[in-house]
Amino acid sequence: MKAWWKERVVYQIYPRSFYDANDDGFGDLKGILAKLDVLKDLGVGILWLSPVYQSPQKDNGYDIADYCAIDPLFGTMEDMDRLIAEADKRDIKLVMDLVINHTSDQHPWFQQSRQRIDPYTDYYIWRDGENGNNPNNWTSFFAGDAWTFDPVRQQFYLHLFTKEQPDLNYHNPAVLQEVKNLMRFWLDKGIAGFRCDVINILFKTTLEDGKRQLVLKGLEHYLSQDGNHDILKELRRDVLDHYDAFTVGETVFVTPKTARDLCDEDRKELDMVFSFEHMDADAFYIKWFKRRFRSAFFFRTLAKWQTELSWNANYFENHDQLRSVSRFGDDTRYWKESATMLGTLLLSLRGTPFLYQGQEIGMTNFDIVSMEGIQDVESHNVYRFLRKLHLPKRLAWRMIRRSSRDNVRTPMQWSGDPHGGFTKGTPWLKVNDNHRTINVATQRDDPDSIWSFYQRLIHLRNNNTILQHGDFQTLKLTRHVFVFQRRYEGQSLRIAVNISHKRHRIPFAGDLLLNNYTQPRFDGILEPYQAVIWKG
Ligand code: TEU
Repeated sequence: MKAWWKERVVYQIYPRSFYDANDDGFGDLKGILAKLDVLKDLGVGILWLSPVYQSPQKDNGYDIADYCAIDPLFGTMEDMDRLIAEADKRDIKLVMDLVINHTSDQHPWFQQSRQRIDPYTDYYIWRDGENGNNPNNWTSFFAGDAWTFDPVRQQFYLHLFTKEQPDLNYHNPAVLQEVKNLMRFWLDKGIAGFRCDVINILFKTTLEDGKRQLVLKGLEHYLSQDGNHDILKELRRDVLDHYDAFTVGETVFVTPKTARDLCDEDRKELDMVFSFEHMDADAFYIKWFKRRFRSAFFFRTLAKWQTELSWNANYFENHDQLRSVSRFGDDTRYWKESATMLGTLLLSLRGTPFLYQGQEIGMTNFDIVSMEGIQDVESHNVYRFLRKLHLPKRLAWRMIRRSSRDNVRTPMQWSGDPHGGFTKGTPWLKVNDNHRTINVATQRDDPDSIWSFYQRLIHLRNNNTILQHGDFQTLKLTRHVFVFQRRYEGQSLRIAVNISHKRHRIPFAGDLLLNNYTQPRFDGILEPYQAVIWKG
């Protein structure tokens, strides 16, 4: 099937860090509007906006207090309508974040639920504890207990994320009706689909104790349950199938098998899912103690998912992960080469490519120096947890520095001006000092920059049916080199990348369509972090 969402490149916007049009220090919808032409010029065809709904912003909008209102921090519903219309004029589709595992504790549903006001009494997961203890041993994704006692209702409620994000109760059919209504509200406004937050943990089959394990106790009772499949099928049948909409699920702990169960064409649940396995390429033993990049694992995992799924949602970065050039590349000596190599790899795999803002200029991890500079709620929760375990401050900080989501949330670097041209006010999170050299303005003027390379790369993908629809075969895979082929209707392209500081010789050659070095013909030598595409 040739769907539009297979032929376009997605660009994720983290609105609070994108561009601040009213100088209050936070990015906003008018800011996105102001930059639409730059995005069009880059060539992206779909924008995914992280949440802009009304929210107390405990988890930067992933805690929603009103699904059908825009948070004043980002602007008004009028701004949103204008953004949808202006994007449409430029043939850019807008995708919103659908966060329905939980709401904010400030949502009127929760406020009424805690007072046992019907019909909201059972909208959330409430239980008595025994002798003042939690109803079960489950733990939260953000470290610590998954239950909090509510003094108003005199019961505990479940929250798999922060305590300000109570989980909805999908044993109550009224909750799913609410979800359908809010999805229709946005689809009727003309948005093109949803990125579905933690969409495979909605349904809690039982509330029994979880297996004994260090982190995430309880997972086996709510991960990709049958009840969850039923919910997704129902949303597809009753809502999505009535629009030309697409969905990408953020699906935690998926394997190729469980991913296929969620997004195979005949299952009619999601169109594609984000898997996480390749993100483990630099998580060694306990994630934060030692960060070592295992490039062979990275390539092998990508190749495995390419082969096992008919369609992937490909990404190397998002608002929860680290910057890919710092993580999988070399953000100093081979900064430009490794950023463009990663871009080439990402956009030539089979599947829909997702870019995260700033990736197109090679933005790097943050340069924040202490806990005081960190905003991310997850980092603060984990830090508290580590300190409770008596980890010395210095070690705890080292772990946070290496894992904090703020690494990737520093404001977009538009120019070499103060605060990277992101705001004239005080930015909510410090702009990386390297904005003086790494920024959009400089790179758009330079045909040899990462931004200009991405522009050529996206242009190539937008106009090439082999890259869009071709199948995938690995031709060579070593620790440092990955060569693969894409074939479509009797034609084929070959792609080779080198993910190391060393030169490598491979038994291939051809006239180049794209190259992040300068030679027009490929003679089999891959320079450090070189990436090439040729017909063959
Ligand atoms: O993330 C879910 C998720 O998998 C995260 O807990 C992830 O493991 C962690 O952030 C890695 O550091 C989604 C959103 O993308 C995230 O921003 C939200 O905080 C979370 O759900 C709760 O809505």
